[in-house]
Amino acid sequence: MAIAKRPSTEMGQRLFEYAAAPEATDHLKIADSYALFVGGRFVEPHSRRRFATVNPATEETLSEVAEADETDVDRAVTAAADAFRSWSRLSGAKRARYIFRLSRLMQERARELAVLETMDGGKPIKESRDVDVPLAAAHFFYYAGWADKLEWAFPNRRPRPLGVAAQVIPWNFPLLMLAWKIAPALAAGNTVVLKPAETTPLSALAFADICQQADLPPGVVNIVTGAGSTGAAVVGHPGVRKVAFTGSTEVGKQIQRATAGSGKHLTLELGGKAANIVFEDAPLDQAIEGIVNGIYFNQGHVCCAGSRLLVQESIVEPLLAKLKSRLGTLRVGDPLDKNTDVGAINSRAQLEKIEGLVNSGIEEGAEIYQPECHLPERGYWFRPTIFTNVAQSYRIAREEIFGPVLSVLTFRTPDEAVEKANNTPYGLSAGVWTDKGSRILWLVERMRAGVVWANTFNRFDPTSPFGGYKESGFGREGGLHGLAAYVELN
Ligand code: TAP
Repeated sequence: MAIAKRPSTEMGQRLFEYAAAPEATDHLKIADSYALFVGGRFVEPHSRRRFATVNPATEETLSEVAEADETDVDRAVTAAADAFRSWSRLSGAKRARYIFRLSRLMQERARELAVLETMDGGKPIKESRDVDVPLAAAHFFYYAGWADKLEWAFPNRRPRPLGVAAQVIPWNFPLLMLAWKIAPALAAGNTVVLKPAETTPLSALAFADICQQADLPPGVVNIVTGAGSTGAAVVGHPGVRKVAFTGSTEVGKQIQRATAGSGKHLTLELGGKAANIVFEDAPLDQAIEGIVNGIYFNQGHVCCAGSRLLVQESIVEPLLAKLKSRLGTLRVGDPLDKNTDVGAINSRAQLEKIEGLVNSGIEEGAEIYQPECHLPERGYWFRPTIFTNVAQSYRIAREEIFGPVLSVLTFRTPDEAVEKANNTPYGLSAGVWTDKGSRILWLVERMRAGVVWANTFNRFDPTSPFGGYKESGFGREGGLHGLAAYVELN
C-alpha cells in the first residue's frame, strides 16, 4: 500500500495519508427497479408507484423501488396469514432448518450485502462488513437454535405463536434491524410483513431474494417497501396480531395511539440521548476510544449513541486535549473506502436536521470544535463535532441529534453524574468508565437506561436483550426476552 506523509500542517505531523482502498462493487448487481415481495414472489405494486433510493455519498439514484399502498399491504398480510397456518404447525426443528439456512446464505452473500448496505445507507464499509452483516447473520443463527427448544425457553408454560407480525424498521441499521425483528418472529412460529425505511430498502429486498434461495415457504416473510403511509397501513391492518416498531419516539407515540384498544401486542424501540460517564480514575486512552466509538460510529446514526459525554471535572482538560487530537485522525469520506471511519449522512433531510441542531447549539452559547478535514463535493457530509460549554437546558443536550455531534458536560461527584445522566426523557443506554468495579455496580443500579456498558460502548450480541425505559420505548429485542415478545404463554 502506498503511504505518503501529509504536508507539514500541525495535523499532518500526526497523520498519515493512506492511498484509497475502495471496496469493489462490480460483483453487485442492483436492478433498475424492484417490486414488492409478497407470497414468496416479487409482484408489481397495485399502486403502480415507485420512488428512488439514492446513494447518499454520491447523490446518484441506485434504483426505483415499489411504493406499497393499502391494497398491497392487504395482499401481504393475507399472504402472511395464509402462510401462518402451516408455518406455525411445522415442527420447531424444521423451522430451525429454514432459519439456519437463511443465516448461512447471509454469510455466503456477506460481501454483496455489506456493499449494498454501504451504498444505500452511507455507512463505512468496514462497519457494514464487520458489524452489520455478521451480527445480522448471528441473530438468525441464534434464534434458529431456539426454534425447537421453545418449551425449554419458557419452562412449565405452553408457548404459542401470535400470528402475523407487522414490523417497521429505520434506516440506520437496515439489515441488522430486519434480523432483530424477523429472526425471533420466525423461530417462534409467526409470519411477518416488514416495511424497511424509505431511504434504505435495498438490503431488505436482497434478503427477500435470500428467502427465495432458501426455499422459505411462500408468505412466511413479506417485504413491502414505501414511505411512512405504508408503515401506517402495515401497523393498522386488522389482520396483524403483533406490531414491532423501531424508529423515532414521535412515530412510536403515533403507533401506540393507533394500536390502543386493538388487542395487538406492541413493542417499541425508540430514540435515545445516552450519557457516557467518565470518572477521573478511568483508563483515559481506552475511554477516548470508547467515546469515539460511542458517538462517531455509523455517523452517530445510532439510537444508543453516547451523545452526552459527562466528564469528571478534574480530568476535563487532558481528556478534551486527547479527544480533539483523536478526532483529527478520523477519516471522513467515501464509505466504500476501507480506510473510512465516518461515512455519509444518510439523507439530505437528516443532514438538514443535524445542521439545524448544531446551529442551535452555537446560538445558545456552546463552543464548537470540528477537526480540519476535506469533504467530498457531492453527497451529504458532516464533520465529527464536539460541543463544550454546554448547559443541560441546551437543545443539543436534550434532543436526539442522530449525527456525529458530541455534547460535553461535567460533574464533580458520582451523585451529580447520576442526576445529570438521568435528566432526560429517554432511557435507552449509558456508558461508565472507571477503574472501580464497585462504582460500576453502584452506578448501574441508579441509571434509568435499558443497557449500561462498563468500560466499553456500543457492544451488541444476539444473546443479550436490548431496549429502553421512558420515551425510549418498551419491550426487549435480543436474547430470550426478544423471543418472549413473539409468543403467547398460558
Ligand atoms: P422514523 O421516522 O420514526 O421511521 C422509522 C420507520 O417508521 C421508517 O420505516 C418510516 O418510514 C416508518 N414510519 C414513518 N411514519 C410512520 C407511521 N406514521 N406509521 C408507521 N410507520 C411509519 O425514524 P427514522 O428517522 O427512520 O429513524 C431514526 C429514529 O429511530 C431515531 O429516533 C432512533 O433513535 C430510532 N432508532 C431506535 C432504535 C432502537 S433499537 N431503540 C434503533 C434504531 C433507530 P419512512 O422511512 O418511509 O419514513
